[in-house]
This record gives sequence, C-alpha cells and structure tokens, in this order.
Amino acid sequence: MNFLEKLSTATERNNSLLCIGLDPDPELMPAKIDIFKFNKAIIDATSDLVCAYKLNLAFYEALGFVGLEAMKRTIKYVPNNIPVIGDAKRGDIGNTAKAYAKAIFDVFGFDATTVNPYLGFDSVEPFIEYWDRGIFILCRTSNAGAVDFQNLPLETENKRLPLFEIVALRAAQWNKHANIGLVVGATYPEELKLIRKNHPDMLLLIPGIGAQGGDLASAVSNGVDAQGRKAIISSSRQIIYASSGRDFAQAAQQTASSLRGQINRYRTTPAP
Ligand code: OMP
Repeated sequence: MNFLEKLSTATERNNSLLCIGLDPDPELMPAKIDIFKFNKAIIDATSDLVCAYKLNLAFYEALGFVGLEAMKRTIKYVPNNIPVIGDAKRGDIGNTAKAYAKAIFDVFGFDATTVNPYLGFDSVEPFIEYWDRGIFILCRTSNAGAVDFQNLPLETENKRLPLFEIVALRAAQWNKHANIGLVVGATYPEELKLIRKNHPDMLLLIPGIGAQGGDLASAVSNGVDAQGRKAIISSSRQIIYASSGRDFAQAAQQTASSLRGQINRYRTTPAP
C-alpha cells in the first residue's frame, strides 16, 4: 500500500482524521520511562483512534543514538496499516536532498515526510520521486514568526500574492505523482480557509491545536474538503502529556478519543 492508500484505509477503519504526534520530551514524560516504552504504550492505547502518527525527528535526534534507536523501533512498532509521518522539515541542494530522502524513506522507513521548500524545486524533487510516499510542503506554519516571510506579498504570473499562496501554487504544479500535501497551521484559520478554497483537492496536514491554542472547530471546518476529508489534524503535547503520571497512556487514549469525536462532529459542519 502506498502512503495515500494507507492513510485513507486508516481514516475509514478508525473513522478518524486525528494524527498523534509522538514528540518525546524527557522534561514532560513520566520519570524513568524509556522512550520506546512510552511510545509503545501510547500506540497500544490509541491505534484504533488515529489516521496516522507523526514523529518529529528533532525530539529523537536531541537524545542522540538512544533517541534514534527508539525512533526506529517506534516506526517498526506502529501497525503496518497506519501511516507514519517523519516530521523532518528537510530542504537542501539536490544531491543533499537526495541523501535526506534516502535516510527518511529507505533507512528509517517513514511513509511520509515534511519538507521545507525554501530552496526550490530541485530541493523537493528527490522526495517527490518516492511516488509511493507522502510529501508535505511547509506552506503556512503555525508559529508567530511565520509572518516574517510567509505573508510577504510577491509578484508572480502578473499576480500579487503572499508567499505562502505562491508555495501552494508551486506545490500543486509539482504534484505530478499526486503525492504532495501542504502543511498549514491551525493557528491561522483565515489562511487555512484560503488555501482550502484555492486547492479543493489538496491533502492538508494541520498542526497547532492543543498546546499552541489553535481552534479545533475552525481548523476542521476550514481544513477539510467538500467530502469532509483530505485533512490530517495533528496534535502532540495535548495528547501524549495529558497526564504526567503512570496513567499517561490511559489519559492519552481519553484525550484522543474525545478529539476524534469532536473532529468528526466538525467535519460535517460547513466552514463559517
Ligand atoms: P504540539 O504543539 O505539541 O501539538 O506539536 C506540534 C507538532 O507539529 C510539532 O512536532 C511541530 O514541530 C509540528 N508543526 C507545528 O507545530 N507547526 C507547523 O507549522 C508545522 C509542524 C509540522 O510540520 O508538523
């Protein structure tokens, strides 16, 4: 199964657009628990509630080889019928990008990844050439500093558009294998709405609910396509650190279950 098939079967089977971000932070995790065991407990408690898991490589790399080993074991442990997104936000000149893509897809075995488009097409192409994997291009990120560049107006094809809209246009033009999606933060609902309006069929990865304060209702109703699909609503800290005690997996399950239910209600609510 390619990434999109895996995603759509997991979405159907679990009736879910929820993605859980497995971003292990020793300062927030229950004391004395090994990273793989922590992830395993969360996966065991939530694998019937999600459409995907997302691992941000930064949290694993920050722990050195022990972290990378835990990341590799976690990817293998996720049931084969649930896609695993490697949130790496890579972007570099062509031959380096090729090595990054090889590491993410062949060595670690992720089903999809996030890519930073700042260096242009030749930096993204080596990822897109893995046509059976998913590529999420950073379009309008969830952080406050996103405005520094992403909202700057630029001239292109006789139109004046903010940079993030140009990124979305280019991503649509590059989508020859139909394996590209966009990352759009939940914290900017108007931008999200605009991207969805201009790209009715594009798959969107939407982080920023929970710890970053993005509004779930507007993220879902502005993010889904006309059929209430094509959006992956991702949350990390809100779910995996729902409790800092020994009941963390049970608390994660309760939070994930409640989020899935809310998302499903908003999926059918038209955008305001
Ligand atoms: P929480 O804020 O704990 O839910 O984590 C959000 C996760 O999504 C982190 O791994 C971020 O790096 C990632 N993320 C954003 O928060 N904002 C973005 O615009 C893009 C991403 C991402 O690409 O996933």
